[in-house]
This record gives sequence, C-alpha cells and structure tokens, in this order.
Amino acid sequence: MADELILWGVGTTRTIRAHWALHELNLPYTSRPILPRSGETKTAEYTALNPRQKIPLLQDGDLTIGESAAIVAYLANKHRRANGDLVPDCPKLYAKWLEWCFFIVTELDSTSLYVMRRHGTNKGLAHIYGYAPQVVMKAGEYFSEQLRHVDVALSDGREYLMGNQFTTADILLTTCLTWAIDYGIGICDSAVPYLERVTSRAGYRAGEIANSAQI
Ligand SMILES: N[C@@H](CCC(=O)N[C@@H](CS)C(=O)NCC(=O)O)C(=O)O
Repeated sequence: MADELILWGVGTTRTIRAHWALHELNLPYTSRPILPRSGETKTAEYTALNPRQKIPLLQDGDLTIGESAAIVAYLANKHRRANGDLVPDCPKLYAKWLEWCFFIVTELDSTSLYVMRRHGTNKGLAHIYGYAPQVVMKAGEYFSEQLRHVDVALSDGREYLMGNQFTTADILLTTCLTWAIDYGIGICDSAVPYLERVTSRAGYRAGEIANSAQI
C-alpha cells in the first residue's frame, strides 16, 4: 500500500502549485488547510515538521519536503504518467526544464513578485518588511524585463514551455503570471493564450478548488 500523501497549506500562489500537481497526477491526498499569517504555520506541531514555518509542505510517508517548486518536481519524477510526464526524461530536455524552473522561482517569483509583496501595501507585507514604493516599482519593471525570456519562447507558437509537453515549469510560470495580473503588472501578449490554455486544464481547475481557503 502506498504511503499517505499529506499536503499542508492552502490559499496562496505557492500552495496552489502543489495542489495542482497532485491533481494533474491523479494522486489521492489529505489536505491540511492551514493558512499563512494565521499563526497556523507557527504552532509547535507544524514547526517540528517545518522549521521554516512556511507553506506548502508535503509529507509522503517518512519524507517531508518543502519549497513548492521542489514538491512539484518530486511528485512529477516519482509519478510518471502514461499520458505524458510532468518532467522530461531526456537529459538535454531535462536541463532546459530545470533552467525554466530555476528562472521562474528566482527571477520571476523571488526577485520580482515576492519583493513586491514584501514591500508593497497592495495585499502586501509592508507592515512586516517595510514600505518601499520605489523598490516595488522597480521590482515590477524587472518582472516585465525578465518576462521577455518567456515572450521569446512562447512567440514561436509552442503549446507549453517545453513544446508540446506540459511540465511542472508550466505550473510555476502560470502561478507567476496570475500573480502578476493580480498585481496589475500585466503580462506579454504571447502569454495570454498560453495562460488561457493552461488554466483550462482539469488539473488546474481542481487544484484551484482544493487550494481555496474556504474548504
Ligand atoms: N519559496 C517558498 C516560499 C513559501 C512561502 O513564502 N510561503 C508563505 C505563503 S505563500 C508562507 O508560508 N509564509 C509564512 C506565513 O505566512 O505564516 C515556496 O515556494 O514554497
């Protein structure tokens, strides 16, 4: 019998990545719907599991893994699908997939959008990390500049970042694109049909519901 999968966390751009991957892969799991900034990430029970006090966090038997990009990559690698893996197998394609994943989590997420979240007042954390409007403006500009890498790739008409193979890199990019739209930054034209295509996937829809803070 397979180990029980337990996913901690709902309600954020990072948590939806894990819910979405679990639904893409059709994996049954138990959701522990704790929320950020609620005190639920700071309980003794949760801190023992994750000293970073962050969500999402996945438990797979005796394995505990955090970092949304690592969680989805782990699941994709462990659970290969007959109708298309969420991670490429071929070493060169794997390298390109890895490049996309690192690019998205470092340049688009951590250096741009998360900086805006930390230092802005629009749904932000400025009350904790300090209000810095100039930094927020520059981070938004940086996001748009870095998105050129995505624009050039998608402008050749490919279906997904890795061509016709939907991968976890698409999960990461999609969440950054919806995040950027939410912050009013705007996205490149080539990403508009891409975003429609990806968010119409059954896995995304199911992941979105599972990630909802209401359930
Ligand atoms: N790089 C991490 C970031 C995780 C993160 O910052 N999570 C936020 C919510 S999106 C959190 O748990 N914050 C702690 C709290 O608010 O209690 C990931 O991608 O998983």
